[in-house]
Amino acid sequence: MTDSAETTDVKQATNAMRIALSLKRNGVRYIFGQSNPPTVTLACSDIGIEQIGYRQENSGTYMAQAYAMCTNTIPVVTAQHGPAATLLVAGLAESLKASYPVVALVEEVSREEEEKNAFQEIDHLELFKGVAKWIKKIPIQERIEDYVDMAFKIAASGRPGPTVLLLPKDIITDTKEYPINETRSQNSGVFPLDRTTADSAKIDEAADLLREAKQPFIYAGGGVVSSGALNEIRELQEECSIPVATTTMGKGSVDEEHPLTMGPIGYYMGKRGVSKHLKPMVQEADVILLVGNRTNQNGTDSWTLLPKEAKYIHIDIDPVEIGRNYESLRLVGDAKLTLAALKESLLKKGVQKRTETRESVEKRIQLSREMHKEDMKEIYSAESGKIKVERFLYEVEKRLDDDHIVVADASISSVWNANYLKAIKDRKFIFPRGLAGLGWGLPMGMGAKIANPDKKVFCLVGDGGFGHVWSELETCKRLGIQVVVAVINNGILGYQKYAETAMFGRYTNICDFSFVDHTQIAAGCGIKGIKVDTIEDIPAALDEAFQSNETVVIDLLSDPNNIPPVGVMDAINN
Ligand SMILES: Cc1ncc(C[n+]2csc(CCOP(=O)(O)OP(=O)(O)O)c2C)c(N)n1
Ligand SMILES: [Mg+2]
Repeated sequence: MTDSAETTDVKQATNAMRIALSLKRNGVRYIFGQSNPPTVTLACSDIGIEQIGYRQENSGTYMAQAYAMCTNTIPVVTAQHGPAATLLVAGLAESLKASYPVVALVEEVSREEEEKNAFQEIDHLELFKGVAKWIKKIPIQERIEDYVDMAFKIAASGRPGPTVLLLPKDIITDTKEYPINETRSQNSGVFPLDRTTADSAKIDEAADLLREAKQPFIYAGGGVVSSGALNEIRELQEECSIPVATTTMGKGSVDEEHPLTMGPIGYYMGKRGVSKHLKPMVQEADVILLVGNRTNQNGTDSWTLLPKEAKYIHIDIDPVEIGRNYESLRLVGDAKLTLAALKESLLKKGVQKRTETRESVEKRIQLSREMHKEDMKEIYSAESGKIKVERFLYEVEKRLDDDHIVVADASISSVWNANYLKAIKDRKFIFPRGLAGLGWGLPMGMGAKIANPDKKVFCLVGDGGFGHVWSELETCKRLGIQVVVAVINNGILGYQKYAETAMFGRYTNICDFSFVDHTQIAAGCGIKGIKVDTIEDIPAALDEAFQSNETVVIDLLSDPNNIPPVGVMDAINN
C-alpha cells in the first residue's frame, strides 16, 4: 500500500503496516517512541499516527501513562530490544501499580537468531515479568492482528495495566505484503473496556450499613478517577449526604470546595496538613466505604489511620484488593456502575439519618478548613524571608483555571500539590503514586498536554527528580509542547534528607547537591527560564509563565528547610 491509500480499503499490507493499521483501529493517534522499530514507526507515520519522540525511554512511558490518565484511551510506547527495553521497566512498573494501561511494542531479535547472543539480545519475557500484565511475542505473521488486539484487550480489561508485545525483527522487516485479518474490526483501546456492577444483594447490604451508620465516610482512591466515576461519586456525596476523603491518586474525584469533602488524607496529616484537623473525624468513623483504593501504606499512614473497629465496604474492580488490609463487605465491580447502583439503593431505602446529621458534619469540616487557614496564615502573609513552597502554591492557586491539569513529581512535590492546591470543578490532578518514582513529573505533564492541547498544564517537580529528565526540555521545544514546570530548587534530596534526619539524626553525602542553575539548562534548550529567589518575585514570574505559549521553567530557589506535613517529620518541623 502507499502513503495515500485509504486505510479502510486495504486488503493486504506489509507486516509493519498491518501492525500500524491494527493500532489505528484501536484508536491510537500517537506513539511515544524513538524511531525503533523503524518499519513500524514509519508505517505509523504513513497513516497519520504521529511519533512523539522521547529522549529517554523512561520518559516515554511516563508521557504515555499521563496520556492514558487524561483520555481513558490506551497509549502505545515503542522501544528497541535490549537496553532500550530495560529502560521501559520503570515506567511500566508505575503503570502496573497505578493500574493504568499502556501497550509497549518492543522490537525483538529475529526468530532465527534467538538465543545466539544476537546484538542487544536479552530475555524480554523475564525482563518484564514483574511489571506487566501480559508479555507475548508475535509468533507468526498470520497472527499479527490477533496479538495486537490481545495486547489492547488485556491492558484495558479488568484491572487495567501495561502489556508488552514483542515484534520479531524478521516479521516486521519482511517487505512482502500479506492479507489483513478483516475479521478483527473492534476498537479495544479504551478503558474500562467492560463495566461490571457488584452483586445487587451486596449493594443493598452496603446501603443498609451506610444509611444506619453513625459517622460514615467514603474513602475514594485512584480507581474512582480511572473509572471515570466522578459524577457518580459526586452525586452519592451530595444526594446521600456522605462525606468523602481521597487518597493522593483519588484527588480530583470530588470537588474540594464541596461542604462534604474532607480532602486528601493519609500520611501527610502532620503540621499544617490540609486535613490535619479531620484526623479525629476519620478515626471516629463507624462505617467506611473504600472505592478503588489500594489501602496502601501512604494512604493509611502505615495502616494506623483508619479505625480498626469500623465496618468496611470495599468497591474494587480487582477482587484481590478487597480485604487485603481491611476485611470488608465485598463489592467487586467497576466504580462508576457500582457507585450509581449504590446511590439508587440508598435513595430507595431512605437517607434520613444522613440528612439529619449533614449539618453537623459540614460544620465539622468547615471548622477544620478554618483551622487550617489559621495554620497557614504566617506563611501565606510573609513578605520576606526564604521561599516556602506552600507560599509559592498559594500564588499558583490564584492563577489556576477551573480545568487546569496539575502534575506533581514524586517526593514532596506530590505532598505539596495534594495539600496546597485545590481540586475544584474540572481540575485534573496527576501524581506518580503507583510507585512514587522520581522524574515522572515533567514527562507526565507533557503527556497530559499532548492529550489536552487546549488545557493548561502546571507541573511541580523537585530538583532531584528533574535531574532525571532535563533532556525532555528539548522534546518540549522540538514538538512545541507547552507546560509550566516549577522546579523546587532546594539543592537537596529533600524528602530523603528530612526522613533520614527524622529517623537517624543524620543523612548521607548525596543529600546535598552543588548548585544547579535551571534557567541555564532551560536556555540551553531554547526554553524560557525564570529565576525566583524572593517571595516578591513570585507573582510576576507566575503571570509570565502562565501567559506564555511555550514551555517555561521556573527555577524556585526555595528554603532547604521546608518540612512537609508528613506525620513522621513533625519532630523536625518548626
Ligand atoms: C527513582 C527514584 N529514586 C529514588 C527515590 C527515593 N527518593 C524519594 S524522595 C527522594 C528525594 C527527592 O529529591 P527532590 O527530587 O529534589 O525533591 P525534594 O524532596 O527535594 O522536593 C528520593 C531520593 C525514588 N522515590 N525514586
Ligand atoms: Mg530537592
